[in-house]
Amino acid sequence: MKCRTLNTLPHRIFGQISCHFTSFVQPPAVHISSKAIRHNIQTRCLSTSWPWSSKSMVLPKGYNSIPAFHKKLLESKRILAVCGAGLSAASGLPTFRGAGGLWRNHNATDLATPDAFEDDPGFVWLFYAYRRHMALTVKPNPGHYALAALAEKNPDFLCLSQNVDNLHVRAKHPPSQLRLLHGSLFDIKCSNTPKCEYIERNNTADPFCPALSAASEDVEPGQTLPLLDPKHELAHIPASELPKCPECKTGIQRPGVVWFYEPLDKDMLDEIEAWINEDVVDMVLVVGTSSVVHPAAGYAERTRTKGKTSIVTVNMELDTQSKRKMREGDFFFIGDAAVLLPQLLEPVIGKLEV
Ligand code: BJW
Repeated sequence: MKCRTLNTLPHRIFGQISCHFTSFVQPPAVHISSKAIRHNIQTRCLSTSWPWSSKSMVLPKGYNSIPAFHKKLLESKRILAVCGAGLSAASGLPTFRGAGGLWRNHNATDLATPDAFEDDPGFVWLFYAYRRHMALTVKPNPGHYALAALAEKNPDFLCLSQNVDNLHVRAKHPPSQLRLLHGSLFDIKCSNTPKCEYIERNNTADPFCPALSAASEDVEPGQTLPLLDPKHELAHIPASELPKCPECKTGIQRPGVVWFYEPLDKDMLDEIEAWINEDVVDMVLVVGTSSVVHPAAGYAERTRTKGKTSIVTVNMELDTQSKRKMREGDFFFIGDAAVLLPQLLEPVIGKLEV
């Protein structure tokens, strides 16, 4: 019997993927009481010894105070969020960087380039076909639902997400308040971009095509998926076995995501710019991102309006660069976004029921 159901997913994630894509190893969302969360935040912050030797590394007073954050949230009208892979970690999807981040011994970021696709489109397609399969198998987590609920309550909230997994959409985040900076795994473009502008939206075929069927296989719990085992040799998939663009008939179809050195959608960037410049942004939520990839990484600092904007980071770790950038009125909450966001946003969205 093949394992495909959600209740067997942790086996798939912990049993097979962990050694090859180790940042997949995130615990599924667990229900913890508010008291436990508060205790967790406080103890984690107090018990960590920060290198506070230089003055610039002193964290602002109350940087992890939930009551102070709630006060600021209730006073905030225009709110921007910038999200990254850490938001989907509790759903069971991998992050890009940090411990691991490997797919069959390849850095995930090395596969996310036009050059990699040009060199071996079949191999890069397998990586994306597998991620499509995973994204279809998992569910949005309370972090996605909390952001969607904030959007429902506050028409002046805009969410920018670097994630391509479609989980914001599946959590019913209103599309007018969501910008997918790096595209979607479920959009299909032509590799002759920008010459050919073919795009097919919301293609959820799994497998995407017969040549990629290995990426849509499931195995018994405890078994290793051959595709993920670098010792298991993969048959080369020639470009001729990948679907051609139905429009220009010369390019091959490719995932509709934004790879390194590719431009982001210009209209989308212009809209974001216009939104930022329209008025003061009271709060920027930076959720589950390492903030190293531009332009996404630059939005929080660029949005700051003198003394008025609070930058609020939700991340599993407080790194040196984030510490340096923090100013009075900013917040940093250490922990799982799927657990923290519902609690942080509760004064506006109420108790989240998912
Ligand atoms: C948790 C958690 C939990 C874990 N809860 N938290 C300006 C300066 C320097 C360079 C550039 C620049 N402008 C442009 C560039 C070049 C380049 C760039 O930024 N390079 C940098 C690496 C230096 N940018 C581009 O090329 C962009 N294009 C562009 O700007 O075009 C114009 C141009 C081109 C060239 C020169 C100049 C201008 C395009 C960038 C496209 C990025 N594409 C990818 C792949 C998308 C498709 C796919 O998914 O495969 O996007 S790369 C990859 O990184 C992916 C991600 O969206 C992106 C960001 O990663 P993210 O989401 O932050 O993930 P991680 O893993 O890094 O971090 C996870 C975080 O979560 C960690 O902090 C954890 O601690 C945390 N966490 N569990 C809360 N449970």
